[in-house]
Amino acid sequence: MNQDELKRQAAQAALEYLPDSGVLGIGTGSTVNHFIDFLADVKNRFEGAVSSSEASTERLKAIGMQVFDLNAVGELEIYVDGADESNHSLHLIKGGGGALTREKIIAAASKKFVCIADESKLVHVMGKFPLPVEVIPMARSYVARELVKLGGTPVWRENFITDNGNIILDVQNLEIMEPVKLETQINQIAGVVTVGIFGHRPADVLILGSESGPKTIL
Ligand code: ABF
Repeated sequence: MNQDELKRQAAQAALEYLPDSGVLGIGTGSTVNHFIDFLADVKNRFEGAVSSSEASTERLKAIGMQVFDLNAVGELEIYVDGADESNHSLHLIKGGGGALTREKIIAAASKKFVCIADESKLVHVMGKFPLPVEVIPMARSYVARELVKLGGTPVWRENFITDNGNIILDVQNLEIMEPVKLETQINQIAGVVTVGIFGHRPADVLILGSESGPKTIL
């Protein structure tokens, strides 16, 4: 099976975690796109969804699901989203798609975060995937200097503006042995909006597509 087929396998397996009704939290990326496609067959059970990106919003509307502002709904029962890397404690690196800020907000507002990915995303130590950091544009150079002090090599994701009007620095050459500590350190840098480490709020369930079928890590 190719990577996309493994992503689709994980997305399909996530359907079993859906509540009977209510509003769903929906992330961003190609794995989530498969999940949204599967949602089409069960969408009438739900009032609608809260979306982490304009891209997912459009895809949800295309299958006929109503999309709500997070401020219009209370705590969400479930959030389904992908990831760029996960360690065995379900700490995640997210943001390759540039939606990390809204993803982190909705994950925080959800009771259960179900992460879906292909098995290549599971690593022992995160950091091989460049760590996305969303930054206020005026602070780009200052934040880059501070990230160098933390041992990273920040690269400006040029020609990319987030849905929130900010820029992204992708930090290379990190070996993230203590995800929660590094998340806190980077969060403290003035000008940082969001760091793509989901450590304080990890996934609750990780579903990995694999050649031998979906694997679930809790
Ligand atoms: C999204 O899922 C992003 O945070 C992350 O970059 C992406 C993974 O992309 P894909 O599912 O396309 O591999 O939530």
